[in-house]
Amino acid sequence: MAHNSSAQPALSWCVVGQGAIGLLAASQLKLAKQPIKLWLRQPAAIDITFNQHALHFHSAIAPLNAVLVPVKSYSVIDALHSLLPALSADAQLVLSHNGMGTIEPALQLLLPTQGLWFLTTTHGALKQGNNVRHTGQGDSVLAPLNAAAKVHLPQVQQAMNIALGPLVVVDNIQPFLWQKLAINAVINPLSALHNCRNGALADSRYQQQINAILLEVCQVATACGYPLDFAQTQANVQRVIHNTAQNFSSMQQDIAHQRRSEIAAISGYIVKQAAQHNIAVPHNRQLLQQITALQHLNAVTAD
Ligand code: KPL
Repeated sequence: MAHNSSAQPALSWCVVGQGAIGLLAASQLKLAKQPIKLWLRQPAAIDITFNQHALHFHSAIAPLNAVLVPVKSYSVIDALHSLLPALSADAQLVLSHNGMGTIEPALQLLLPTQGLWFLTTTHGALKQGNNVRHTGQGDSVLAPLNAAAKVHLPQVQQAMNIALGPLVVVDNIQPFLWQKLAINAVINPLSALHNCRNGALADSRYQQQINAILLEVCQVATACGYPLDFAQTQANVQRVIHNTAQNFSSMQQDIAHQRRSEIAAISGYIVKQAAQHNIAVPHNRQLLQQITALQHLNAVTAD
């Protein structure tokens, strides 16, 4: 079917929540003079400082036709439930988080006319109070996840390029999500367990465990139809450890601040997929158990 993209209404973006990556994206859009609002639990105006710029954001009101959802994996479905009544029938939603397992349930919640996207990014941002800093220059991979998304490709690509570019658009996000999952399966739980910066994981005493974790991830990814080369994955992990040496991973910060972590969507996803393919993953299972136990301990201690 021929499609006239100029007949489509302009997308007016809003970002869900006040997380660091979301505020980074919102700030870049605002500095580029794009219409951008925030979707917050309590409607309120927000003032932040972004890299020395004082920025003011209004809260979004329905109907919403373009939404970036950069919330933690375990909040995606709740966030979508809260957004659903406010979405226009042709709304475009972009998910962006660590881990896997949210795409299928998200697609089931939307109308066939509402577009779903995934954006995976290596940008780093840090939020301290109302101050947001772009701590790591990165890039992003964006993919449409249904037919209703593909119709809006130029508009979504343009906005996400401003927000979290440079980016490439791909047809299938899965291979990229598996590559990112392998990185997060190593760095996130190990840095949280050892309460260290990412760079500390370059120490030779961790290499045997890192290799064992990665061997399992590569086997599971391959069984799922997304072959991951072990040597290349190992090199990717070492590159990220090196490039983010001074950073604390998101899971280290979550555990250190007694917050829920994304372990279920990272090691938990690997363990689940492994079970479906009868693959033993003792190293990933152990990390899942150790981080889950720490979370429970935190929850009990916080009571
Ligand atoms: O994605 C990350 C995270 O902290 O969640 C890495 C790549 C490990 C960077 O810290």
